[in-house]
Amino acid sequence: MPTRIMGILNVTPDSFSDGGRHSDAEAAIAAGLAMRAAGADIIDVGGESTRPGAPPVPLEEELARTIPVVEGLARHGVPVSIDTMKAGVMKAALDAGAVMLNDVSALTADPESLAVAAAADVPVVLMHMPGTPQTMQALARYEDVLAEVLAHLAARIAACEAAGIARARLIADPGIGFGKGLEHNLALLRGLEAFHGLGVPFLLGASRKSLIPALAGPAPASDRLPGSLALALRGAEAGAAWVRVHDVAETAQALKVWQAIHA
Ligand code: 8Y7
Repeated sequence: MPTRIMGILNVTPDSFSDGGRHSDAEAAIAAGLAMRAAGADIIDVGGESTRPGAPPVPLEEELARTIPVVEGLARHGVPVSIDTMKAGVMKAALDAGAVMLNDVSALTADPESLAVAAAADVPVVLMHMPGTPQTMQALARYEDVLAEVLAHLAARIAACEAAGIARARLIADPGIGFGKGLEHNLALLRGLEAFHGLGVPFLLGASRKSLIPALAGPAPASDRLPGSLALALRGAEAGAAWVRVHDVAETAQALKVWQAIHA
């Protein structure tokens, strides 16, 4: 199975803002359509930053940012994933045509999200994060990070199944950079093949993350494409079902070449 591409579409005010709600949404929709044309299999729309210490976004604000974009892309026939920790955003996005849920809290942040996901019929990405975006870096302590991340995800898979979400809908994710130091991220990347043992497909999100400058020297996020491609190819090598990336055209080219060699 070829590794599929999830294109990242952040709709936070720093991303597409020219001051107007409607024009912001139109610009974000255009960016999503461009990513689709460049080879993204799905577009991941997110309206809340998960950066450590980023201010929480109220429900109404997150809905106003994301739903017009989900609706616009869905209207153009583009498959959309909604990146949110809020059940209310999940529900509205599903109603607007989203076909995947991506929750960095693995359906733990909102007590309603397990039920919303159970009532839907779409794939759900369960990412590993210790604690919350506010507490995760203080929790970046592990005896055996690979074993602990796998155990956490196995427990979340069991909880989802118990809540009525079929295992066949679940996708696991090591959560690169979420409550992890460089050595933890490296151990997870080296051990990625072990994620097959969870019995569900897995997604790798490492695009432009800070492990790249940590390994290769200072580079702002906009200058991390080479490292991001190396990480996407590591995902392909390990059999990742999905890679979540900013640079869709470049990743699609790298994956096509890699896949032709390994066909
Ligand atoms: C991931 C993610 C982010 C990831 C999944 C960033 C929303 C930080 N990272 N979702 N989200 N996996 N599933 O740098 O690794 O993109 S936000």
